[in-house]
Amino acid sequence: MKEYNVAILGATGAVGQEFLKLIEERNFPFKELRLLASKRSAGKIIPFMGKDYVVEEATHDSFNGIDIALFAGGAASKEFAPSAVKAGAVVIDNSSAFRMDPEVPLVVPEVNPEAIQTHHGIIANPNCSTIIMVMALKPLYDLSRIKRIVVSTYQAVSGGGKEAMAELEEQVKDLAAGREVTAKILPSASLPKHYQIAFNLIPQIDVFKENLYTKEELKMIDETKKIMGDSSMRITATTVRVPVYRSHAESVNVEFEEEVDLSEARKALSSFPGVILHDNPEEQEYPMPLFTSGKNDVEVGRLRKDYSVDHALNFWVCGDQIRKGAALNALQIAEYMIQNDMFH
Ligand code: 3JN
Repeated sequence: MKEYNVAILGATGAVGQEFLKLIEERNFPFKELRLLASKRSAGKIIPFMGKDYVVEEATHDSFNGIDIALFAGGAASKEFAPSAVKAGAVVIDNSSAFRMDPEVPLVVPEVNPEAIQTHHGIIANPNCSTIIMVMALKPLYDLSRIKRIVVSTYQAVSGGGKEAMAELEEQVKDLAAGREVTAKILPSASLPKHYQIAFNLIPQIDVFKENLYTKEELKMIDETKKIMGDSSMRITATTVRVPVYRSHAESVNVEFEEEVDLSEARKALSSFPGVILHDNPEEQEYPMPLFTSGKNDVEVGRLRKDYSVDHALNFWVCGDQIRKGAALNALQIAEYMIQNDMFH
């Protein structure tokens, strides 16, 4: 089998570390592996598959000879993507920098793999909440066009990175020990105010825009339309941070153009790759973030009719934010390209 030279930009973060786990787990065919990060992390040793890798500081020359550049996300994406493309690499980028660029495909391989073909060097990985939602929407959309979506998210702290995960853990320990709690990261490190996440919910993910939506909410709306190839779908979203480590959950209400039979919907979801229908109310069985964490599949449950309006369903979906919401989806894009001989 052909092997590829792979670079990971942001190798020391939560998504970067998950890339490594998945490369090993999935036997990803790599020849050379270059671990890149900011100056702050350069020099760190990362043991991986029996070898010690030294993290290098990312520079514009870091991508020479690289076939696949996996970008974990953040501000570095915008800075380094052009040099990586110039060096001949295909960039699979986790940040929002290029997602809405009409020249850049925005891809969930189970949903719109055909978009990959149109790439010019950069392929964007959608926002985690978007990926998890569209995994459940696509099999339903194939039964009947979706007119309108109302979604509320319950997002794990992993979406805020390693520091936000550490903050939740620390706050829980502090509270249990009767110590005072400090909040420095959530809802967003760059903002002036921070709130306790332990035993709390924060109805703000990312910054507010002029229309009073947060950036996270607008990402879900815009990205879903682009991935599903339907700009006339009406979507509204409320995104909330919850004290959960690494699986996002979403309550989704979907209004279809035509009547969708519940058993047809169940069949479509069950047979869709990457989705598990976990829905057995009689046995009190439904997806929960505790049990989807560390898993590759997205789980759907609580599927039922919305009797308040014609042709509508409600469901609940859970998925690991760092896996399918980020690193796994990106790696699946690379795997699809390998399988279809798309690297030159
Ligand atoms: O908070 C979450 O649960 C998801 C966070 C995503 C995120 C955080 C900072 C910057 C993104 C993203 O992937 O949309 C970005 C960004 O790239 O804009």
